Amino acid sequence: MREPDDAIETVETSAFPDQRPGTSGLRKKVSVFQQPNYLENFVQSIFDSLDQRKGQTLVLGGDGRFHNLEAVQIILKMAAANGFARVLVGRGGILSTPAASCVIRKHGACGGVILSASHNPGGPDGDFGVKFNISNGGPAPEAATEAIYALSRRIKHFRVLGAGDVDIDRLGQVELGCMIVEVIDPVTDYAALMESLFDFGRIAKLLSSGRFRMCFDAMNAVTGPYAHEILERRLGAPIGTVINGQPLPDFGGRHPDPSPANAVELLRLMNGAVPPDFGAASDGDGDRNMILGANFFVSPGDSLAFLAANAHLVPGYAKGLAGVGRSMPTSRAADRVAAELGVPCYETPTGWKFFGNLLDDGRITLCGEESFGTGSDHVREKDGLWAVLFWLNILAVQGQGVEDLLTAHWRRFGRHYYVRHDYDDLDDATAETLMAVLRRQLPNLQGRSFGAFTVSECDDFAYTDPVDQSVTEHQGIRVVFSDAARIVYRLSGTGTGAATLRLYLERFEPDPARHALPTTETVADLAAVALEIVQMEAQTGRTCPSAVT
Ligand code: VG1
Ligand code: CO
Repeated sequence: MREPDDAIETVETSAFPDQRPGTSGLRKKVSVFQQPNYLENFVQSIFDSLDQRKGQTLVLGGDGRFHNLEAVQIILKMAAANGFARVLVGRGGILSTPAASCVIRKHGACGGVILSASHNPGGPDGDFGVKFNISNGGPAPEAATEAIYALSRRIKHFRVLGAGDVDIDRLGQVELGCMIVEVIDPVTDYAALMESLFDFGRIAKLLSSGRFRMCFDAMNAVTGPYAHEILERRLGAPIGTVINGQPLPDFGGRHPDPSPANAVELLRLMNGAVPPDFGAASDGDGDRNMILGANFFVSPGDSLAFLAANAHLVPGYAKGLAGVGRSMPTSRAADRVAAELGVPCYETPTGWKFFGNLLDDGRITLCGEESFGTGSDHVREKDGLWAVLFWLNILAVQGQGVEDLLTAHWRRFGRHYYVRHDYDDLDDATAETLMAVLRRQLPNLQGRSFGAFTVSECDDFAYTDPVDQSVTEHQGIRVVFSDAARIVYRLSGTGTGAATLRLYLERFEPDPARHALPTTETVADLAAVALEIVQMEAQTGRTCPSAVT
């Protein structure tokens, strides 16, 4: 039913001071988002930041976490009151982050609102989040998020249509005021894109051969419906290949973070007596991936390097790579592959928004982060299931197991032992002081030795985007010990509580005879140096990390 224009309400509001987006959108506790006008203020600020919204299409969906449905209804009514012509919303309010990126690009939308706090826990006591993606399908760049933040600081009104809720469980079009709401299947466009990139025939043969078993853990998050459709229905993997495939508002009480610490059920299976050949998991919003072989963990930095080295085997990438991108703290394994391929390797700050320009400008084809994120120019987000299909395509062509292929990769390029240590729950002041003290120390660190390690370079990472020349500073402190080792210190920008200090440790080993050592052992002395440099115990009272990935 068409609502008259006078159903548009202009509601008075006052600004919240804390709506600056972090590494990936605005993330807060659910209870913060449930405050009257909190979501509305931020969404109106997003809309006000757009030059053009009249007559435009917007994409909307989320990872199905607690508060997703309420937020979808509010945003639909706000979009209708703000002049959008059409909103494409995933059925049931569901869209994975990479699928949203795909839909924005395919349907020429001016942008999309993705409701997710990604790998953060969900439920009434968990986290909620709002991300805004621009017309290229990628996360809004820093200039845009800063503009949204500035608007949120001086907001006085928001606009919303006085109307009933829209039925978003049925596919098709509904009028909402002067706007059309089109409820789309969340999987269709994405699955078609995957079919255009990978050799589905060959993967299907592998999955139905009876000689290859895999397990995909959707962690009761958004990838469930995508994985059921693509892996089981289109590729013919046996039913049951996908576990925890039902998206739940609280992710079944688990942390939807695909790391060995959180994907417990999958790890048990993959390290069991008769493990499947291939295991994978994804996160809350479907953009991360963890790759496992039988009794074998693939470090995300290695995964990026491996995909780059083998991309020529995959139809969508057979024509070669323009270049590779990795976030600064990510291991330098990809750099070696890029050098061998004779293509550039870009080093960006943490967060997918920094890859957007490089992808749009055709400078890179593949990119990734140490935090279980890999992607390419097919969308403008990292993409969990895409990475799984990429691996499956290579496995199908090579006819070897994950461990054999990766150890062969190390023999060719050398191995980058890599681990991330997180120090959670630090109070903000302690964490900021630690970083400030370290920053001040930088001029004196150069040339200093710590045991066997001598600092060859150290800096506070700053990035100049080669496409638009924008500069982003203070993106983490790098302490480099030649090619052989590196430590990076950085504060997390996705938490909703106390601060998290991330310590990234990397050690290069060229000798194949030393490629089968346990990572913990290999980086132990480097970890000790990392603590010594920042006087961790004196500054924080901590002697060991809260999480190791
Ligand atoms: C973390 C990761 C970063 C990733 C970001 C968003 O950020 O380290 O690599 O891009 O999460 O991923 P931070 O600032 O906490 O280190 V997602 O899948 O949670 O949107
Ligand atoms: Co995510």
